[in-house]
Amino acid sequence: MRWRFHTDLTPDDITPREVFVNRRRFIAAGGALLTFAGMPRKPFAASRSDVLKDTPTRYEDATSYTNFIEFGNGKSVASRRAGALTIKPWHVRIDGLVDNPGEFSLAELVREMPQEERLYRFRCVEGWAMVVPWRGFMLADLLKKAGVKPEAKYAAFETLLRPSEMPGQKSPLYKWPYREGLRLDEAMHPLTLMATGMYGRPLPKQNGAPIRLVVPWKYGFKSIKSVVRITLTDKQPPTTWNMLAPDEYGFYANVNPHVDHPRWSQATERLLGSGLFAGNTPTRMFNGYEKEVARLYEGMDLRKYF
Ligand SMILES: Nc1nc2c(c(=O)[nH]1)N[C@H]1C(S)=C(S)[C@@H](COP(=O)(O)O)O[C@H]1N2
Ligand SMILES: [Mo]
Repeated sequence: MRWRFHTDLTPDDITPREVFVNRRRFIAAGGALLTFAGMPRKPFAASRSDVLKDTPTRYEDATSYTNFIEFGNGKSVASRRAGALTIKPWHVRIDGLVDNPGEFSLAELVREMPQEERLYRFRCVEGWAMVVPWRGFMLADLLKKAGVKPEAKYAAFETLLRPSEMPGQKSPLYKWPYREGLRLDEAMHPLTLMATGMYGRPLPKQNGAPIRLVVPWKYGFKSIKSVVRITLTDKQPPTTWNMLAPDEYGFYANVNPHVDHPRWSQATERLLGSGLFAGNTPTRMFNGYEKEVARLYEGMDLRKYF
């Protein structure tokens, strides 16, 4: 199957870091109406929060308020503890139903895969959201290089297992390593990124250095950090949050304002760092990527496959 790449991102969105920095200053000065070059200007009536949804979150916020249970629970834990993680050397193993299984060094991946900058909205299942300029490559390109066999139907991902440097991995609550999975068409979708950087810099350790998955239309827990293994399989793989609480966290985990979490509403979200004025803003179907991904789920009951 071939996907036409149609998205609201244009090459103009590939914005150098100096521009983010300037934009941040501009916003701090109250100039929140600034939008990306090449993007349609928001109608005058757009609320401040709508505008912020397309403005990069402050680097300081995106790197200090994180979820990374390998380092413990609590949003600031990883930014304090992740410095201890050894990320050189780093290899990603690709195995299972592929023609060319093997290990790729991070350096090889960065050198050989076409790197791009992508500005994506990011929505955690807990209700907070941010906007991040990632750098990375399409997972599809890596999978094509590995040669996906026709029997493969899913891609499974694993995070590094290293309890000596990741103290959260001593917790018996979870089955380590952290695992995630995508259906093959989701994995091959051009929006699905393997990120190696953000804000024009290498990925900070607390955000999943040196390489993580980013699937912008799904809840953040699908975007597995510090990936060491990708396995192509013919069966839906077990995934960390789904194994822990299957009634609360589905395998698909598509952002959906109409399907609430059993313990809270998903109708609205709160932008990181947007402060009191932005308040809660409406959640968008597929996190605003409906045009790009809705066809993947045609005919599926999204309440059942949440
Ligand atoms: N290995 C691993 N990956 C993970 C997590 C985690 O705890 N461990 N947390 C997930 C959750 S719940 C979210 S919201 C995002 C957070 O990414 P960020 O900290 O870069 O914002 O990472 C996801 N990937
Ligand atoms: Mo999350």
